[in-house]
Amino acid sequence: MPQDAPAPGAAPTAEQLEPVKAAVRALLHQPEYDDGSTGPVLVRLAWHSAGTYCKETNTGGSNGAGMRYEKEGGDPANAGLQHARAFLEPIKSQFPFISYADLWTLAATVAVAELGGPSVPWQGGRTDYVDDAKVPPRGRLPDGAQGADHLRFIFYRMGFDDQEIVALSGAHNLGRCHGDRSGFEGKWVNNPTRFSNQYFKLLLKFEGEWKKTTLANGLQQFVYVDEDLAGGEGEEKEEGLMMLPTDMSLISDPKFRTWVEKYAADQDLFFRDFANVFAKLLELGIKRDAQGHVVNDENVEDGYRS
Ligand code: DDH
Repeated sequence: MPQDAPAPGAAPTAEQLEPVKAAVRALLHQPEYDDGSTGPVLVRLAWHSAGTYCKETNTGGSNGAGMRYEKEGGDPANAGLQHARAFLEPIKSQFPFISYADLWTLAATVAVAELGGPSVPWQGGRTDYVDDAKVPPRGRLPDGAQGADHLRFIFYRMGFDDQEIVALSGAHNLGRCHGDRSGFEGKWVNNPTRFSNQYFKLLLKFEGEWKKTTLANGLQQFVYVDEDLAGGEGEEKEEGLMMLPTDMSLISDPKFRTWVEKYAADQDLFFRDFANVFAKLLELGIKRDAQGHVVNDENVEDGYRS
């Protein structure tokens, strides 16, 4: 085992992680990709790796990095995340001691911080051991075409409450929808590579002006186009903004709305709550002993069994 690798069963130390984090930071800025940053899709990778968790059956979650395999990776909800995994592959080759499950979740925390967001507490030690009995069935991730009941059904299953659902949804300050991935189109905020509370502000600011549209593929979303910025004939058009039906349910449901209002008014509060809830998301289903070491149901020494 190389000197810089953690002992079996132990999480990488802060010192060992520093070069890994630096490599992730170096990877974020990609002028040719989307809006110039791989950060948003890396955040989504971590979220989808963890957001399959079910507290009743203790299945799913980020441990095991099951999305590497077709059963989970081929879930249509994960379309596009192969790009995020491919971005991280050279880092995995450079630092083989870090598990995929740790790398995916760590990369998201690096991205959030680099893009101006809060520092999310993160603990390592996840293994890439896939326990067949814990592979989640497809269909556990949210469907953007639905509403508040669906959000509660999906997120209560993971053990989150209404406030946490709203805080987590604030990740839509980052990135965009891609027609060839989810079928939805566009970005939520004008600067989708800067983490802020703008998403909550815009939900409220354009309330009443968000227009429901039906895309060519039949999906419905809400759009806002500033006519003043839309440009005349032949001019370059300012891209409009979008919201998913699930995003809009955060302002139509009174309990969710209270939190949208709080987060729109107070970015510090949003950052604090987001950091806590994102950390909680990344820990779902992970059992640790008193030293913080991850305990798998089966005792595997290096945790890698594919
Ligand atoms: Fe999301 N999300 N998300 N999302 N999400 C999409 C993109 C991104 C839903 C649907 C979509 C969270 C919650 C929800 C990010 C982070 C998070 C896309 C577009 C859809 C659709 C994908 C594509 O076409 O490429 C729905 C529905 C929910 C919900 O019901 C609450 C959460 C909790 C997070 C999080 O990180 C905590 C990010 C980042 C993106 C942008 C990805 C990119 O490539 O850019």
